[in-house]
Amino acid sequence: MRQWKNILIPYEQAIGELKVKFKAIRAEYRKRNEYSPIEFVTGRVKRVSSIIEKAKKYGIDEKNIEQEIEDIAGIRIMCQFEDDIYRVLELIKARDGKDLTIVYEKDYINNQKDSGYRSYHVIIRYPVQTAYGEKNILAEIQIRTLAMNFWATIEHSVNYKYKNDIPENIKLRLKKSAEAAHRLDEEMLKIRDEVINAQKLFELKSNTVSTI
Ligand code: 0O2
Repeated sequence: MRQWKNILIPYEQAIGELKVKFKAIRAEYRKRNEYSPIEFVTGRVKRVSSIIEKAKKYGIDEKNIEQEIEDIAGIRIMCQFEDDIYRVLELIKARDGKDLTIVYEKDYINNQKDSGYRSYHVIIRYPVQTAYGEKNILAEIQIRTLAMNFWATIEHSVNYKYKNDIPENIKLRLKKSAEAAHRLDEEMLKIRDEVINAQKLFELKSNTVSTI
C-alpha cells in the first residue's frame, strides 16, 4: 500500500500556489479597473479512491500513477465569455518555461466530447519546493465559461449517481442542455462589449456608494 497521504502533499501545495497565482491575476486587473478574463478559480487534489479507480480503468501500474495520471492536481478557471478562455490561455503560455511548463493541450471546445462536455485543458509540469527538495508534478488546468461549468457540474453529479452509466433518455437531455449552454455562450459573446460596459458602470456605482 502506497503512502498516499505523503505522496499528495506536493500536489496540495501546488494547488494552493496555483490558486493564489491565478487569483492574483484577477485581482490585478480589478485594481487597474480593467476587465478580467478570469471570473473565478477553484482547485482540488483528486481523491485517492478516484486516483486508484482511474489507474484501474486505464490499466496503469501503481508505480506509474504519478507520471501517467495528469489530473491528480486540478485547477479550474472560469470565464464569463468564450473568447476570455483564449486570453487566459495566452496568460498561461506567457509563463511557459518560467514558473510552469506546458506539456500539451486538449481542446474540448472545438472538439466537444460525445457527452457534450466542452472546456479547454492545459496539462502542465509544475515545480514544487518541498522540505525534501524540488518535485516536478503534473497538473491539469481546465479553462471554461460559466455556462460550460454549469453544464459540467450537473453532468458530473448525474454521472456519479448512475456510476458512469447514464440512461439513454437522460444522456439525450444532457446533450440537448449542452447545446443550449453552447448557444448561451454564443449569444453572450455577441453582446460582450455591452455587458462589460454595464458591469463597469455597476462597479463604479458600488464603489461610490461604499465610500460614502
Ligand atoms: P474529477 O472529479 O474532476 O476528478 P477521463 O478522465 O477518463 O475522462 P482523460 O483523458 O484522462 O479522461 O482526461 P480528460 O479528458 O482531460 O478529463 C479529465 C477531467 O476533465 C475529468 O476529471 C473531468 O473533470 C473533466 N471531464 C472530462 N470529460 C468530462 C465529461 O464528459 N463530463 C464532465 N462533467 N467532466 C468531464 P474526472 O476524473 O472525470 O473527475
